[in-house]
Amino acid sequence: MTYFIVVLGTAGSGKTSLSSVLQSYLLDHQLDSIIVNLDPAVEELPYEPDVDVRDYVNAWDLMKKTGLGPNGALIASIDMILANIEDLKEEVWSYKSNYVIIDTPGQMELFAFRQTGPLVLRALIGDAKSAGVFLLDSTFATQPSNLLSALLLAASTHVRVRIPMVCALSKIDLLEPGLVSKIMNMLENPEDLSTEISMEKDARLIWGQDELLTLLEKLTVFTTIPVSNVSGEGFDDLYAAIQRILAGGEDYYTEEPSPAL
Ligand SMILES: Nc1nc2c(ncn2[C@@H]2O[C@H](COP(=O)(O)OP(=O)(O)OP(=O)(O)O)[C@@H](O)[C@H]2O)c(=O)[nH]1
Ligand SMILES: [Mg+2]
Repeated sequence: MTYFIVVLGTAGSGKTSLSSVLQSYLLDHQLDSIIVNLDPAVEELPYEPDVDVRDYVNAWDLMKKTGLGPNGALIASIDMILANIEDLKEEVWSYKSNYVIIDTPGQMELFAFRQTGPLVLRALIGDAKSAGVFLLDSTFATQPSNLLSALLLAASTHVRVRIPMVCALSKIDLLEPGLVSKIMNMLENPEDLSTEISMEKDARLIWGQDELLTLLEKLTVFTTIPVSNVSGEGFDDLYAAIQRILAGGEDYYTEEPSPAL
């Protein structure tokens, strides 16, 4: 059985780092996994990609050859990935790995919010089970209205890629433990989050207080797991949340051995 884990999030939120730590975590638990680098513009990676989209298309070369700017080159690159999708898919599936971690491009709006990015994902995943991990950068999430906009982004990403998702609150090693608890509390209690937002300066939004609360109740449906890609904290919980999605309900773990869990 092959399961796909698609790592998504805004630029610099920690996708590449999380992909790397998650693969080490899976391998440490004797769970066979590969990483696919889907970012045609990345220069250095902290992991050795098993499948690297830069073997098919390189955004920097494209910039030099075509004179396109960085965004244009990334858009063209993703379109070129789609043109090479059969080969890429064959390479990914040839590993017959239990888990395929997909590290997506940094400029998320050019990937998730255009037509081709979700098509690339859909073609790669086929009928396999998949889970998305959407990163919320905790250094950004300390301000309540930032947390609201991050949740809106998570929801709109879900609308684009249409796979069940869990959120990972990344970089918690950079925050005081009290702040991490505060963010988690706001995520678990939409009422507290809406109160905090309304207490901010320039708090006026297009929604009234009741509407905001209704919106927040809808947006906080995703399970959020606090993690650090530096210390490895939170990965037991993240893995469990991913498994809950992949197992599709009651069964917590799949049939793969997980001795330490
Ligand atoms: N302290 C700390 N730094 C982190 C963590 N995760 C990522 N970083 C740092 O944040 C920066 C961005 O991390 P990446 O993993 O490259 O993030 P990304 O989302 O893949 O970035 P792009 O693909 O460029 O959008 C790097 O300097 C990482 O070292 C974390 O959990 N804790
Ligand atoms: Mg990256």
